[in-house]
This record gives sequence, C-alpha cells and structure tokens, in this order.
Amino acid sequence: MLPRSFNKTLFPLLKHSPQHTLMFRTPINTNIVPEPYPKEYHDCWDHNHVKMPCSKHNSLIDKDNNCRKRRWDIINNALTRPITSSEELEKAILLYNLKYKERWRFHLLHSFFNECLSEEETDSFFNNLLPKIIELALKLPKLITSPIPLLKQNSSHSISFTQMQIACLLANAFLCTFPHRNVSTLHSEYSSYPQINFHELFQLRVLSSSHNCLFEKLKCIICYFKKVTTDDSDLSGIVTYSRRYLPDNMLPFWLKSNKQLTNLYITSAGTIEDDGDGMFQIDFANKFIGGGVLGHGCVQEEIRFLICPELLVSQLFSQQMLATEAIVITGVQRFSNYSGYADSFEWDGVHVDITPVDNNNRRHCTVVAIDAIYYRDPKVQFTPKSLKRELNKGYAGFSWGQNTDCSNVAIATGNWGCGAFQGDCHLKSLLQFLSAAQANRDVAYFTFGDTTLKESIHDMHTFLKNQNLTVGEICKILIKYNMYFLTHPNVGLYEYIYNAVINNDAQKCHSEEKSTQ
Ligand code: AR6
Repeated sequence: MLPRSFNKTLFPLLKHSPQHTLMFRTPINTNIVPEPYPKEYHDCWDHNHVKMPCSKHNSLIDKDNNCRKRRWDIINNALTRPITSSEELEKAILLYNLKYKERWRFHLLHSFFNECLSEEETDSFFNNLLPKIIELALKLPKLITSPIPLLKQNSSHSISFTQMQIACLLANAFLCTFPHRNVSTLHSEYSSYPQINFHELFQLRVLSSSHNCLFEKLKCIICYFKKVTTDDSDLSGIVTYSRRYLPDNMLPFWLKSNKQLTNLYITSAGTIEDDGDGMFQIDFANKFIGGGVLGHGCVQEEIRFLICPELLVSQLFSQQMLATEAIVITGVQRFSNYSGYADSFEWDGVHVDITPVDNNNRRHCTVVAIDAIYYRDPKVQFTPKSLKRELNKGYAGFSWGQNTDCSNVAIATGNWGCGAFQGDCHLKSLLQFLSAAQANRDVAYFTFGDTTLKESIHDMHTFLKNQNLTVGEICKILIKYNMYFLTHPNVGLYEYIYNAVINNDAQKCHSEEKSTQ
C-alpha cells in the first residue's frame, strides 16, 4: 500500500489573507469551538457575497399592510410555532417562500414520514430533532458574522468555517431560507451556482422501489443533524473550502513534459473514502459541485456528499467550475456508512470518524472535486482538445498544495468520468496518471470491484514505466491514436499503445544497428 501522509499542517495554512477568508477568530484552541469573527454581524448584500437570510435587505412585500417586512422576522415567526408534521413543516417553509405557495409540494418529505419511518421515529423527529435544527438555523446572525465571499470563476480563494458554522448553514439550507436560490432559470441571479435550499429534494416523488434511495438520502441528512445537535457533539473542527483556478501561464506544456510516471497502487477492493485516508480523495464531480445530490443523482459524488454532508456547504458559494478549475475541501468529517450504489444505495448507520486532525484541527481528509466531460459520442474523448481538457482538469486538482507540507500526498482516485459521464476507463486512468506525474504525486487507483480492469491498467502502467516514457511521449502516442482510431475503430487504445511503443523500439534498434554498421 502507498504510504499515507498525515503531515502536521494541511494546506492551505489557516491565516487571514486576501486569498483566504477565515470566518472565526484565530488563533484557535483545539476542543473549544472558535468564536465567530467579527464579534457582531456584518451585513452585506452584493454580487460578491452570499446573500444571507438574516440580512436586513432580505425583505418581502406585505400586501395586506402595503409595506416591506424583513424576511428574517417572518422566518423566525414561521419556525418558532409548533411544527408536528411534514405538512406543517411545508406550510412553515412556504410562509417565507410565498412565491412558491402554489408550486411547491413536499411529496418526498410526506411519504418519508408516512411510509418510511415508524410513528415513533416520526414523533422523535418533530418533537426532538426538528426543534434543534431550527434553533441552530436561527443562530445564523450570531454564528456567521462575516460576509461569505462567493468563490467565483477565474479566481482562487479559500474560506474556512468551524463545523458549528457549517451545521448552522446546513440547517438553513434544510429549512430553505437562502434568498434568491429557489429558481435556476437561465438568467436568474444564481443560475451558475448549484442548488443549496433543499426544496427540490423535498418535492421529489417516490414512484417505484428504484426511488427508495431518496428516502436513504434523507436518512443520511437526519443522521448528520442528529450528531451535530447532540449536547456532547464536538463541532470545534475546521473545514476549508478552496477554489483553485489555473490561468494559461500555469498550465503544463504537455507535449514537452519530461516528467516520468509516478508509482501506482491499484486494487479492485475498497473505495476512495474508505481506503484513501491521508490522500487527496477525488470527487468525480459535476461542474455544479454536488451534482444531483439534492435531486435524483446517487453515484460517487452524491454519495460522498450524503455521507459527509459538510461538503454540501460548497454548493452555497461555488460557481460552476470552468475547464482549468478544481474545488478542494479540507477537513470534512464522515457521519454515515452506506451500502449499495445508485438505486440500491442505503444508509447503513452512524460512522464514527477517527481520522486524525492536523495542528489546525482540520481532519486529514482532503476532497478534490474535478469534473470530467460527459461524452455523448465516445469518439470525441480521444480528440487532442478533449485530451488536453482532461489533462488540465486533473492537473488543476492534483497540483493543489505543491511545494508545501502536502507535496508528497498521493492521489486516491478511480474511474473518474467513466460512469454517468461514459468515458473510457483505459484512457481516463492514463490521463490521470499523466496529470499526477506532472504534479509529482503517486496514485492509489480503485477499480471499484473490476478485477479485469485492475489487471489491464496495472500491466499498462508497468509497461510504460519500464519503457521510461515521459509524459510528453505518452501524450504524443495518445494524439496519434486519435488519428488511427478514425480508420481503425476496432483497435483499442491499449493495443495501439503496446504496438506503437514496441514498433517504435524496433525502429530505434533498427536505425541504431544501421548507424553502427
Ligand atoms: N470509490 C471508487 N470508485 C468509485 C466509487 C468510490 N466510492 N464510487 C463509484 N466509483 P460516477 P462520473 C467508480 O458515475 O462518470 C455525478 O452525478 C464506479 O466504477 O459517479 O465522473 C456527478 O455529480 C463508477 O462507475 O462518475 C456528475 O454529474 C465510476 O467510479 C457525474 O455523476 C464513475 O463514477 C460524474 O460522473
């Protein structure tokens, strides 16, 4: 197995700077939840920051009295009345989302409590847990006192929160309080941001047993809220959300790269999240981070977000990713176990996360979100443009934290872009090896149960490494394959590479022999 690294300090350092917003007071004291920074709530309502539910600018028109009312007051009123059923919860949420009164019906919530949970469990939710979620949500202006910057395209920036602050933001998302985040039409203000309010999830219908995974999503969310609202829960940990943008002048010249492939550990057993501790764990992301987690989606990214719901907060402020961008989240805790995958996904109880923390109280869990391209036509993935796009995307994520304490951290990845996005596993694994080589990182590759794939990738990696081929040379072979493939569609990538390298060797020997004669 590859050596895991648990360095003292994870990247980025916990320091206020123009590139890093800390939402709490430093220096921190481990085991005590750091105080929000600044002490008093600082209001901000502009295009560079998250519009907060508790802002004085967040208002609704009261038609009866012909005046404007603060929406935060309406939220407080609506949520501090007794709520004893999902119907009452829906009504309360609609009181401050008046525009949607005729449109929203929380089918999933209703069937969850009526059909999935027992009467006892339902009572416990409305009598015990929901009041705690509401209490947590209403602490917003006390807990999040500094404006949250939007992590916009074409810029790099990090934001650090305490786990307590994250819990408060997620409680607000669950109660659908974030303003201007309910529509995602083409020209709406946040159309290039992911969803954050939970209303779309709540509205889904369970039409057949293949939709039962939607109930399981709610179980994961409830498991999270149960944990963070227990009195003895430790929410002093820190989580950092970073956007990394690589401008053109920081991108590698792939064809000229002299880097050699790094080491590979490959297995068909295990998963990125179970076995990738201490490594950069790749999230097979959507350009809208989180993908369909608050909708029907239930594959690698969505499952990761459900078992580690702190990841969901990234959806509040991360604009959709561009080609040379990655989003890196450092320090999240895992709260749930699961079994199954996609339709068969099931919540499988509480997860006790024993991942060690760094000296800034951040868990040694770095999730690197990179979005592959979805290939409707599989041929397109072999074009030079597609190859370059995926190499750069991988590099944007893998080169995070270079020249820091994290320089030697390996990548834990797998069939990135090869499930929902229909990429070719042979090509995509190779592209990831090239990006990792360029970033000087070893790779742990999980084929997710596929033993044949494990063998073939392993053999190809060993072959290329033994041949001492550079990143640039391998890129050139890939480009030639694209041309060859047009006239020889039945020749697979690996067959082509083996032949190309061996024939090239033979040619080299032949010309060396000739020159020595
Ligand atoms: N560990 C290792 N490998 C895994 C794991 C895991 N935990 N889970 C799945 N795999 P997919 P994509 C393997 O389809 O094609 C989401 O909706 C498994 O072999 O999630 O990049 C996103 O939001 C699986 O087939 O990734 C995007 O919209 C393969 O990884 C979209 O899907 C690919 O997983 C991304 O699709």
